[in-house]
Amino acid sequence: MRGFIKNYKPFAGKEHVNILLLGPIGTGKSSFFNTLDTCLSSSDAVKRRAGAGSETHSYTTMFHVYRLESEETLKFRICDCRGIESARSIPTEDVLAILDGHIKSGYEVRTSYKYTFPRFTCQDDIGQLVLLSKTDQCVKVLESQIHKTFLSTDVKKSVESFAHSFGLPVSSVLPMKNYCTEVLKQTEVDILALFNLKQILGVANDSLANLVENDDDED
Ligand SMILES: Nc1nc2c(ncn2[C@@H]2O[C@H](COP(=O)(O)OP(=O)(O)OP(=O)(O)O)[C@@H](O)[C@H]2O)c(=O)[nH]1
Ligand SMILES: [Mg+2]
Repeated sequence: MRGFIKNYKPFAGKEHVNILLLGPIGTGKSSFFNTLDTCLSSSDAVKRRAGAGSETHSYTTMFHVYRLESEETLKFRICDCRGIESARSIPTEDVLAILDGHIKSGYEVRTSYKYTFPRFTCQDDIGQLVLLSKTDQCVKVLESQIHKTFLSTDVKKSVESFAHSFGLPVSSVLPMKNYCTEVLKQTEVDILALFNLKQILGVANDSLANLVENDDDED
């Protein structure tokens, strides 16, 4: 999977794709970036470039675009946002500007409106996936055996329930466990993170293919 990710090329010769992490406060967006950064690095230590906070207080206040390095810069960027408070969302025009690469690190992303997560993406043909983080907190056996993620009936039920509430197919909900208290890499955490990143990059390329097709149809 590392090979796939390192060799990943965005569809239609695009330079890179932007992956935007959106979601409520404290759900693990910054930790997800740190987990990817860790599993793609050659060091054994867990990386913490993005500050991660608590579950109740907003930690990330500034928008940040992260590039990941392997032997060379990888062909995707992770865009980390401030968390969304209940009943609020990030304006659709900001989301679209971020995905188009027009918003740079340091921007203070506004939050307003009611939470309308799935809607803008359906309209604009932008792929979306749900990362179901903290599976280790919700399912006892996963505290110490994260490799059992896909064997757990509790995980399966949660995936089905989230898919239903977001109006997405079950395959779009990805169980995840981020690095949090660990100081050293663990193979099974890395495998789950790489697997999820592979799904994300696949969806990004599907979306690019649709966008290119739509552009061609308009010409
Ligand atoms: N056990 C466990 N804890 C996690 C996981 N992901 C994140 N955490 C913890 O949850 C807390 C919040 O994580 P963050 O990564 O700061 O969450 P965030 O979504 O970036 O939060 P905001 O920036 O405030 O919106 C931290 O204490 C993390 O260590 C996970 O998969 N498992
Ligand atoms: Mg954060």
